[in-house]
Amino acid sequence: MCGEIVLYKIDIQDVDHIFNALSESRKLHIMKLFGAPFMRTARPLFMLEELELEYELIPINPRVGAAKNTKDYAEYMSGVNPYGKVPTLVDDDFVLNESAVIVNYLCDQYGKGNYIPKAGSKERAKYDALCYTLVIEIDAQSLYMHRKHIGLKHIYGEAPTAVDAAKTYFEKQFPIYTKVLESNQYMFGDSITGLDILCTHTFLWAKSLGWYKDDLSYVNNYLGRMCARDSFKRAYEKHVPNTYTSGMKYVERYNSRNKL
Ligand SMILES: N[C@@H](CCC(=O)N[C@@H](CS)C(=O)NCC(=O)O)C(=O)O
Repeated sequence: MCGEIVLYKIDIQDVDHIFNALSESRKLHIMKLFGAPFMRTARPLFMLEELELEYELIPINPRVGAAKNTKDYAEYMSGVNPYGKVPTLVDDDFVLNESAVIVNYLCDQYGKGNYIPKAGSKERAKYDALCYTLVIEIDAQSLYMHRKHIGLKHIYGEAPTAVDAAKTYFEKQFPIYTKVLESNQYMFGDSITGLDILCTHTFLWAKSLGWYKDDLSYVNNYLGRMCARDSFKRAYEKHVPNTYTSGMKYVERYNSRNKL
């Protein structure tokens, strides 16, 4: 998860093979997901598994200095993600950045009419509003402030006042954002959507920082339901074991609460 400072080493040889692999997969039309699975890459990873799509995960971690010095990393920045960030999805010749946009693209293209409201509808506008609130207010303005100015303070500088303010901001926004879960199984409507995939990653991140307390039991129950999905297990168990383990705690708690 993005909040983790650990933990993932990229084999430089993997990097060296990135572009060969890319041209191979284009021939076969297998989607490529670039990124480190404990980062926001987990979002599209979970979505790809939920939709049971074929894909290849190309490990790339922009935080590993050695990887940054390779020619292929330079090519990654010039040809795949000019910001040098992850994740990026390559679907044939279509290159797409931004984890939330990738998730929604996968729903639109491969969700067979499920997982996301129809583009252009009022319902879709409401859905988009929730996605924007998540990525701007809950992620960028809150959780990422912590990541930037604590985990990555050597790059972005220390800013304790900003981090404290971000936490206070989060504590105000988060209960409002998640209130729907008091009475609903999912964040939008009666069935799972791409938004739930995004929320699972983001809420686990918040929980790992201890930013919301157990009194929001409906959020924990929600995570219990989401983490119990086979697609979550396939996406996280192998690639993000720490997050998987913490996800499983919610499943246990949810099951015992509901006597399952
Ligand atoms: N809004 C972007 C954020 C991308 C992002 O910041 N990714 C982090 C990993 S979770 C990254 O690549 N960090 C490397 C860096 O900041 O140089 C998204 O959701 O895809």
